Amino acid sequence: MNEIIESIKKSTIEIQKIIAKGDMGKSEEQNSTGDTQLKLDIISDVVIENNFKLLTCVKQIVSEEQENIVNINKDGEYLIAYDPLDGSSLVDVNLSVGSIYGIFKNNFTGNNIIASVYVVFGPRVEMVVCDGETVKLYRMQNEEFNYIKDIKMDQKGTIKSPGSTQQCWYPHHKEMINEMFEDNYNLTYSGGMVPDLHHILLRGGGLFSYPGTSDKSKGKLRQLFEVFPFAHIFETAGGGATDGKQRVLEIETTHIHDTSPCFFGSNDEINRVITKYKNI
Ligand code: FDP
Repeated sequence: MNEIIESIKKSTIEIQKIIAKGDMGKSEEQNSTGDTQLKLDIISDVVIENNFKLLTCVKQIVSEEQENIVNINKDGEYLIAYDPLDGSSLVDVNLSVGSIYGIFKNNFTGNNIIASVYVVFGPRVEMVVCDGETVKLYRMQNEEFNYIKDIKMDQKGTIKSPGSTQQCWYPHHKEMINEMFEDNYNLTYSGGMVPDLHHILLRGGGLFSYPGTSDKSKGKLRQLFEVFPFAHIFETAGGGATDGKQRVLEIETTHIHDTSPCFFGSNDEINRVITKYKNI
């Protein structure tokens, strides 16, 4: 596992340099979910893939930017799913972006995730590592990753980050978000999953939601690359992650690019979601 974390650190240092150079041209290629890939996504993907390919402990990798699983070493122990640069279009407007990694054993399913990592590229570069027992925050300085603290969530937070648009929200979801406004939650939504969830984690609580909507009944966020790693992190930090009906990590995966509705937060807010979605 240590080898994998070291490889992620190496990729992070390389990606940070690429972002700082400021190459933001659009590429002609599209990824499997139809987004137009930006050059930064592609370059970051290549950096990460090349570094993982050096590790004998890795059996397979799969990237959000690629159609298929890549075989590395048939005798390797670990499977890694990653989103090389989530929200990469936000670099154009100088907002934070991030990389997300889920490390699995046996197969790419929620109940087989054993570790998760994400990296935020913002005013600072920070890395959060979850081994299933603790969630640790590191900060990059001079290409070193210094331990800052363990992240633990409170019972209740003060922030809400509601994904998608009101036009596409189902009535019960709209009702829940309106109730949160009435209960004095602050609205915060950058449009980047990594910084938005990082915000909630570091503030100790709140709710990030990306529900099923009238245009995307299964939500937008990808299970392997986005939803499972963050569910693992939120649960380990003492919060929770649900799709409204069940724990996110119990959702069945039928295809590597499956999406699912998801809610991440502290326990009070997750209970609020479960209550609201119970009879839907
Ligand atoms: P993006 O499309 O910019 O890559 O991964 C998808 C994602 O960003 C998340 O980072 C973000 O939380 C979400 O989409 C934002 O979607 P909406 O604009 O539909 O709310």
